[in-house]
Order: sequence, then structure tokens, then C-alpha cells
Amino acid sequence: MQIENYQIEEHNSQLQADHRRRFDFAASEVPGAEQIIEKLVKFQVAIPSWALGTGGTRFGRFSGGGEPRNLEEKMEDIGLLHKLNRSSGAISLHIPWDIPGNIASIKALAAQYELKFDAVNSNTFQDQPNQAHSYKFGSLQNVDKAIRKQAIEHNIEVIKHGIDLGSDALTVWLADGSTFPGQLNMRKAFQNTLESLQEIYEALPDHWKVFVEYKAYEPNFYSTTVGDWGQSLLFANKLGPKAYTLVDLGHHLPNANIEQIVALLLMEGKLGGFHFNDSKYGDDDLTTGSIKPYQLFLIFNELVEGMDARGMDHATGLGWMIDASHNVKDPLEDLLQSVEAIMLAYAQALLVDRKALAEAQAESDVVRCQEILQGTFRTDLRAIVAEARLRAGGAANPIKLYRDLKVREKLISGRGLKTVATGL
Ligand code: LRH
Ligand code: MN
Repeated sequence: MQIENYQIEEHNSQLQADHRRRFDFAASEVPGAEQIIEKLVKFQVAIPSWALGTGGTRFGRFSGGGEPRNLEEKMEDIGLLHKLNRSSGAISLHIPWDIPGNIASIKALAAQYELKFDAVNSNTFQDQPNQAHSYKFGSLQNVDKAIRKQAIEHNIEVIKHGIDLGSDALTVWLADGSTFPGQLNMRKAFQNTLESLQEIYEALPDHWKVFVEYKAYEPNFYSTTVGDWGQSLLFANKLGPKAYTLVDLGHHLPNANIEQIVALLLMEGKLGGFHFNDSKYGDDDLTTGSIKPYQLFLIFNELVEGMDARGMDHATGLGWMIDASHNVKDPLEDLLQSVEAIMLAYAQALLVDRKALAEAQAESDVVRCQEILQGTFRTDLRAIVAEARLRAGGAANPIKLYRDLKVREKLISGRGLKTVATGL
């Protein structure tokens, strides 16, 4: 299913007058609107190959139909998203859920859909059919050297797939840990994991990065061997300059100050990237910005301040990726909403009057600091984000066009109601 340029042009001309009115007002309110629009057009968010179907929970899965049956159809779906919002120009693969078969045809398809390959993800949290050793008690931490070796070899294989596709980063998330006190020698688990990661690190091409993703709990419920930002930073510092931490917004204990964690990891030059999503309780993998939009803005506020302090290019300096799972919504509509929330938070962070904020902070004028940040957060930049999308050739209102074109209905008629996408 493809969306044609004429369909986008028709949609945009119908919404032109309304958009122009809203944009002219927004631009009159927003100093530096043109600079913000330029940065938004450059900013691309990678879509996870494992979030194009209906994940479900252990209590049940309610398929929406028309799910992609293979990597080619997943790239078709991400191509659709990118056609609509021009900000989803990358795919992040998860191996072995999405092993690229014929590299040449997969790369040709990526070029056709204008998609780059972002970080590739290894998977040593599930046992594959005909796997020699089980990861039941962990992978890189495992007390059994043969199991650690199997997990190391898998990660090196994932790097090879990434090299073939033109990716330049490996994301390692480990479910490793323990579920009961006494089950694990946590110091030895750390050391086994570090030793294993060092072998994986040695296999990285010179220009590659490895992102060490931390998570507080699940599927282990007593200790997680890469359990928080401090442990991830410890690994990244001990591994070397190609190793960084990865912040998945849902991987923190309740009320963690994620924006402070981001500020410090960026200050240390050890922040590698993000898995954007939202949550109210645990690793809920909900739509980005759907539960705590102010926190998302505060995170981007620290990112813009910290990246500018280091002279980093916003679009290419970090790994911008979504990591979500869909239970009750159309996966493509959910991903369109997530990208929109990310672009809005980034736009608002670009709008913050940094000079005024620094002056207010220098005078400990708490109220003025708040007024500057909250005033920016309460500034409606949706028309500015829409204008950037239109200038990049996208749709004025992606979800409206997605529905008007009956995309899901067409995917269901093409693929059937019962297809199940690999992933979460
Ligand atoms: C773990 C995680 C990790 C992925 C998986 C799909 O919770 O966030 O990033 O490997 O989800
Ligand atoms: Mn993640």
C-alpha cells in the first residue's frame, strides 16, 4: 500500500486555508520560527521494526488486522509513516525477529521508501528454536561460560547484519538479573557481563557505537544486571569511547528525574540515544507524550541545552528511536502520534529563551525560571510542526489522511485479519 504525492497534495490543499491561518498566528508569536522549522525538517526519528503489530500482554492480545508478515511489509508500513510525516526516515531492526534476507533487495526497498537503518538490536532475552543453550538464567552474565559465549556470538552476528545494511550502532538490552535474593552473585554477574561486552566491543567497526540500555526490572523482579543509568554508565566507561548509555523512558523506577539523568549523561559525553515511549506505572511502552508530556518537554529542554553546550548536531548527535508496544490502538496511528509528540517537545525546547532562563537562574529567581519554561510549554507549536512537515512534502494532518485513505482497511484486505507481526 503506497500513498501517492497527488493524494497528499489534495489533502493539503483542502486544509491549506485553516493551516495558513493557524501558522501565521503561531509564527507571529514565535521568535525564530524559521530556524525552528529548519531544525524540525532535519530531525528524524527511527521506528522500531518490532512495534508494527499488536503486542498484547500476558493477559491477552487483541489483533487489529493487516499486520506486516515480514521485513519487507514492515518497511512498507514505515515507508507509509515517513510519507505522511517526513520525520520517520529510519528503521531500527531487532534480530532475530527481523533478519534481513536478501541484503541487496532490502537496501533497494529502504532507498525506495527513503529509510536509513538505525541501531540494530540483539536479543538474548528469548530462546530461539534449535538454540544450544537457554538464557533462562541470563546471557552475558550467565555463570556458564558456554552460554556467555553463545550470547557474545549472537551479538557479533547482529553487528554483521548491521554492517551489511549500513547501520552504525548496536543496542544491547539484557533481561539478565535475578528474581530472588541469593539467586545471583551480583558482583560476578557484573564482571561476567563486562567481560562479555568487552568481546562484543572488540568486534565493533571503528566508527560504530554500542548502546548499553538499562532497565530497573522485568522480566527479572529482584535485580537487573544493567538496572539503572549508573550501572549502564559504569559499563560504558569501562568499555571505552565507542560505548554509550541508552535511555528508554519506561525503564525507570517511579518518579525518577529522567531529565536530570539525561543532563548528566550528556555532560559526561556518554549519552548515546533514546527509546521514546511513555508510562504511568512500569515499562508500559505507551504512546510518547501521552501520559507525561511536560516530562518529555523537560527532557528535550536538557537535550537542547546540553547538546548546544557540546556543539553537537541535534539531528545526528544522538540515536533518536521509538520503542513502543500496542495493545488497543492501530500501531501506525500510535506511531504517528508518538513522532508528533517528539517533534512538538523538540520544537518547544528550541523555543526556550535560554538567555533569559540563564539570567533568572543566576539570580535564583525561581518564579521567573518557572514562567519561562511553563510559558514555553504552554505555547501551541502544532502549526509550526505542521509547517515543517508541509515544507518537507508531508501531510498537513497525517492521521486524518491515514483514515481518509482507509489505509488500515486496505492493509487488512491485502494481508488479512489474522496476520501476526514478529516483535512485541
Ligand atoms: C526492553 C526493551 C528493549 C528491547 C525490547 C523490545 O524492555 O525496551 O529495548 O529490546 O524492549
Ligand atoms: Mn527499549
